[in-house]
Amino acid sequence: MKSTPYLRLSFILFTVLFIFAYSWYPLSKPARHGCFKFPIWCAFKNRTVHAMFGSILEPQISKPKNLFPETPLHPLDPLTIQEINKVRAILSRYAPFAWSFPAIHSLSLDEPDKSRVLEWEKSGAFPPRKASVIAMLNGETHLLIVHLDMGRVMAHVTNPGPGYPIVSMDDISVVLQATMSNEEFNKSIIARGVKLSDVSCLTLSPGWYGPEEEGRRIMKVQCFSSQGTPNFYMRPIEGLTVTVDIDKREVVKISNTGRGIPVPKGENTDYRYTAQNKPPEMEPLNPISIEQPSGPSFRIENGHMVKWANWVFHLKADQRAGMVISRAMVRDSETGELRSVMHKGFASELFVPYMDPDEGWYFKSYLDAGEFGLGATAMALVPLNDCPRYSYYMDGLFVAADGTPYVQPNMICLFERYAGDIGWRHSEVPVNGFETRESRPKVTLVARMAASVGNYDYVFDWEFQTDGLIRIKVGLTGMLMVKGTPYENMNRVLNKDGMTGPLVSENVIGVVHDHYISFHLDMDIDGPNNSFVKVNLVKQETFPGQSPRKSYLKAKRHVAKTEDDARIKLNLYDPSEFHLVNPSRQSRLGNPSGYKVVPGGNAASLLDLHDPPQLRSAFTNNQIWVTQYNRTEQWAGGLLAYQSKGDDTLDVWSKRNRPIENKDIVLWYILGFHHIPCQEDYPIMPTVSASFDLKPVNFFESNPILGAIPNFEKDLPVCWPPASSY
Ligand SMILES: *[C@@H]1O[C@H](CO)[C@@H](O)[C@H](O)[C@H]1NC(C)=O
Ligand SMILES: *[C@@H]1O[C@H](CO)[C@@H](O)[C@H](O)[C@H]1NC(C)=O
Ligand SMILES: *[C@@H]1O[C@H](CO)[C@@H](O)[C@H](O)[C@H]1NC(C)=O
Ligand SMILES: *[C@@H]1O[C@H](CO)[C@@H](O)[C@H](O)[C@H]1NC(C)=O
Ligand SMILES: [Cu+2]
Repeated sequence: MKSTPYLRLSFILFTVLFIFAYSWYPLSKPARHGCFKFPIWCAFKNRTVHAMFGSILEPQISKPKNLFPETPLHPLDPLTIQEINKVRAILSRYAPFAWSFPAIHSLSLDEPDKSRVLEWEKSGAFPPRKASVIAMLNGETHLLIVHLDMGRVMAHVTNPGPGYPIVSMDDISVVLQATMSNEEFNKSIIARGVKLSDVSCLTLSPGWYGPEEEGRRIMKVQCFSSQGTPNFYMRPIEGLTVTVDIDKREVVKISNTGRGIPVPKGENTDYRYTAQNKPPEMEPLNPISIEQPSGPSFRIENGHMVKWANWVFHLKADQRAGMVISRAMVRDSETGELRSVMHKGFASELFVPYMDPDEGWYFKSYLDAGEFGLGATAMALVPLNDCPRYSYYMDGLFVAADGTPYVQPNMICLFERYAGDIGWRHSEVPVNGFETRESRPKVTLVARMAASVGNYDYVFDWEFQTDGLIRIKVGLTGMLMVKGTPYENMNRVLNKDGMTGPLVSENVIGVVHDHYISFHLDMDIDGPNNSFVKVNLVKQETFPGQSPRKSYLKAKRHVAKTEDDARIKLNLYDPSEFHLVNPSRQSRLGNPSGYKVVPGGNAASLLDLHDPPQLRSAFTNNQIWVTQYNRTEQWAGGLLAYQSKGDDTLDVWSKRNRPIENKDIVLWYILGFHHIPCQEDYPIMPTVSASFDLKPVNFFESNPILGAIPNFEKDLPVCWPPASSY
């Protein structure tokens, strides 16, 4: 958190932008209820205890002291501090960088091939450690593979494509400095009646819109007034866009089209607890949390291996993807065998196109993972509010532009969830002379991260269930990206059709936009070789006289042969299930072992296929894709997504139309949202979420949680505040 001394400006780095101005706003709030600190009575049916909350809830899940081991303990563990420093040392001795150390835009583990990881699981042979580096020097992009054990660069490619790597913090500071030291910008701000000391700016990626901006890295800067509010996002200085050449460190264009548009008011935009001066119009809720009198049931081994109930998986933070789940395995409910489900799963790209063709808005079509990084923008989670009591917090270990490691603290949390839901149940009406009620509680395990990509917050949840289901959920919250307008009331707007979104406050338009998150899901159901099967429900018509029925539905299986067969557009009137199966592993009954991807709420992109943003994010052309595994095909919008033209997307790869039957294949699921803002989204949005599931189909021989244990009153504590004195 820095602010440049020469102008007291809040330097907000947007990603849809990074932020580094939070330090001004105290994060600590007074506790509303002090009672957690006080002694509390807790009773079990079999005994009574009097204790501090903290001590009855022992053992607390705490991080091991040796948080960052010097050497990796699992082949997929992120690079250690020592390894990052070693890569930096190797690069500084490397001849092409002898004169000048390049800017590091990405430095992370070059994961070993799947076969090496499987071999390590069997024999303990640890594969060599390699780092994958994306660096820039004099406007040129360098992709390097550094072999840590051999201590040298083993592969080096320069300028492999038209796009550029993720921007660095240094790029952002350069761009802000260039903007702030520009006289025309200075005058434009003052002409809007905003004091320079109240200006907060966002550094926006420009997308790609043809030759004018090609061949150089550029960034667009737009500014806001933070006078009287930390929520400057609601106070745009509309229609003022500064275009900066990042590598030349100079302003190349200033567009100032919003002169007549007032800066919206700051009143009632502050969202901090300390700033609320009026209680909400509702009965207050009593404090609430779940108790785990014996502590949580999961454990973390060697820093990254999570073990819980019947699940085992590797969890790590990643600067670009945010959170990565690897080697997810579930225990067979009959034999106890640990069976492979997924080799690797992560959010591969996040596309956010705004629906406004204006000069100051057309370019807003962000690829947040590839332009800014979902891990880089994931700040520390807020205990008890972002994640419940008993969460385990995991840090990220990332790399700065100078190649040095830094810690992104508490960016992932892991916790057990009991939301009062039912795992399975049945009750029997006693008409058959038999009465019974059986029910099991549903307890799940959640790995969570929240990326604050500028104004927006994306909450990513991976939820594991004991019945083998994995639910992947994304929640959207944070602030709208809004547009200034002269209008204060819809009744005054003469041309309502000309508006690109509804009024959400006086002088504030919430511009319509979409969000698309593409998930890379390298499923390995009982091994790497899997097939993709569409199970299509088709209407059958009866012939006259056959049945009183005229029609019924039949499930027809179609095994996809090539990538063409596996481009799926969801359609309620052509319903299908989408299975990934291992044809060489069958159940007792001869059904192939499988998992299906179960879509939930979703949205499809309606942009023209040749619109530049749609070309760059062509992974949104379908909702489900299956590709042949290729280790270089990880990032659905391309490895070098910044100012990319769409020549390295999932759509391009899929068009190779490779065979996918009984092969190592990757499932891609695109989770979309259309967002037409409304007044409730102002000044901060209540969370909206959507999810999809990976669910076993004929993977287990029968219901894997038949043996689940019910909750009994005697096992659970009952706590209440002491009657008097507090
Ligand atoms: C911006 O304007 C202010 C007030 O006119 C002036 O003091 C300052 O030096 C200017 N800064 C730049 C970089 O032009
Ligand atoms: C997967 O299939 C390939 C051929 O496509 C074969 O070479 C390989 O041995 C198979 N792997 C396993 C684990 O069955
Ligand atoms: C793997 O991906 C790279 C990059 O997309 C591509 O150049 C290569 O041809 C692919 N290999 C196969 C076998 O598809
Ligand atoms: C009471 O129940 C708790 C929770 O089931 C258990 O841990 C404890 O051992 C029991 N205490 C006695 C004295 O039976
Ligand atoms: Cu939105």
